Amino acid sequence: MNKLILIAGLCLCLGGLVSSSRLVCYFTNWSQYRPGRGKFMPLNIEPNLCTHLIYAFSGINGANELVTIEWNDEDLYKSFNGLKQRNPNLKTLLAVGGWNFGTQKFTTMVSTQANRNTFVQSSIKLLRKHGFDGLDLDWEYPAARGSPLEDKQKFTLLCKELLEAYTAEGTATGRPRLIISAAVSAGKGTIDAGYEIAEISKYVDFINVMTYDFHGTWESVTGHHSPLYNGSQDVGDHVYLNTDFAMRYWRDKGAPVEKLNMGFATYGRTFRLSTQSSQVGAPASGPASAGTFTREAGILSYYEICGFLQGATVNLIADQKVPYAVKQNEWVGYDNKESFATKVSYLKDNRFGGAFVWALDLDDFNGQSCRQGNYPLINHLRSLLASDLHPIPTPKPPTNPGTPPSNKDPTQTTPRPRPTVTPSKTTDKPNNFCATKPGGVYAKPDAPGSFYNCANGITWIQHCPATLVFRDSCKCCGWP
Ligand SMILES: *[C@@H]1O[C@H](CO)[C@@H](O)[C@H](O)[C@H]1NC(C)=O
Ligand SMILES: CC(=O)N[C@H]1CO[C@H](CO)[C@@H](O)[C@@H]1O
Repeated sequence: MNKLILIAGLCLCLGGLVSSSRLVCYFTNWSQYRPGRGKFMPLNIEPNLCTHLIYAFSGINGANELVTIEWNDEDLYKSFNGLKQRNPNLKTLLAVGGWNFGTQKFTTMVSTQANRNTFVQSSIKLLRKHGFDGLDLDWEYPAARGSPLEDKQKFTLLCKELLEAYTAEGTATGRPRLIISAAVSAGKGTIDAGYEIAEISKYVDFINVMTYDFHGTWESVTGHHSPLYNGSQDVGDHVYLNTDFAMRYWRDKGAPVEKLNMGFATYGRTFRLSTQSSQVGAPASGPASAGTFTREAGILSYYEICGFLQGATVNLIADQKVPYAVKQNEWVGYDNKESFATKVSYLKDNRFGGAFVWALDLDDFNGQSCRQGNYPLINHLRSLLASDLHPIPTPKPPTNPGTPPSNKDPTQTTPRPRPTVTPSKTTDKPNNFCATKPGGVYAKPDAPGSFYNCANGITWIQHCPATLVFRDSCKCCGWP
């Protein structure tokens, strides 16, 4: 009975999404430069859409430190992390690397214990300074693209040392430990070369398997970039180029299923057909025209695909479970609500830990192009995951029920970082409840339907949905 009540409360508190099904969404720092309605800023992010948000990307400087890249990253970080004031369960991570970043700076950074230590310590400083909850490693890829073979083991050491340092910092400051995740290759050869799967799985909290970009205009025939399964046209090594193979491979080589997140793309990859044939495997001469907003030949955002579909022919690739569309001599392989649904059934059947999306800004985030509401694909993904009722988050039992509460305030041993957010001036009496508290949510005893949300020593008062009260034991809203 109690459990049922708790479940009902949790579900309401999280707006219907069971939090142990992760929905991790990437934000990209360059989408701010898109024209017109394509321009995307952190303020375009709906704070209750995803369980985790990842900011892409930060970099590594010549001194092996984690650093910002964009001139206005610090402002963007602030509005990005400010989203947590509107969803106290939301976690934010900063990604380092990305495809264009290459491998050289990672190779130098992991090459010695001293360099790794500099990076690890600098990451704690930067993440805490800006109010991130963790780091996402986007090294594409260890032991590939110029990175030497030994980087496979060095990458494991990096993950291990990150976990050790983050654990120590969490203990010393009394804050929740910083989260560690990694975005990893879905290509068999790259996986074999780059990752000690069972080892790194011990040190990271979750693994985003990049199950997209399997095909593209680097090949001379059409192919879907994110198929669920292999298709009849796949021969030789091409039978590995699909989501199912990659997810099973990570699992079978030792990654626990609950740590694996499957990738979902809100964009398509395009080809220009060079003959009359237009099926999968048809000859192609290069990419189709670039999108008006994304302006990169070879890809189209979902909101640009909605425009492309006017007057196009849509086909489902029966064995691969994903659609493609053809208009004149242009071909795009993409995902829609139906293929997301098929992929989520697969994800649930295999009990993978969650989904991640590349990227927020490529869905029809403002609903202006597809007329299916805001974020039609990601909202659909979210509702599909939310009906997954088997993994219920179990509130942590008190670690030491018999021990009286300690008087030691962990924050007194470490200087507090300067607040990065200034509370807005209100006519209310200033409330300094959070002044000495680690970040997190706390009961507000005088108003059981409300709670304190502390971030960087700043106090925010938030309210449970009507008829619910805040429970300190599970940090959630439930029935009175
Ligand atoms: C290719 O697909 C078939 C049918 O779904 C499946 O049985 C087979 O295991 C797949 N092969 C690989 C290498 O994934
Ligand atoms: C506009 C832009 O692309 N800004 C930066 C975003 O992050 C990448 C790192 O992958 C940088 O290379 C870009 O300069």
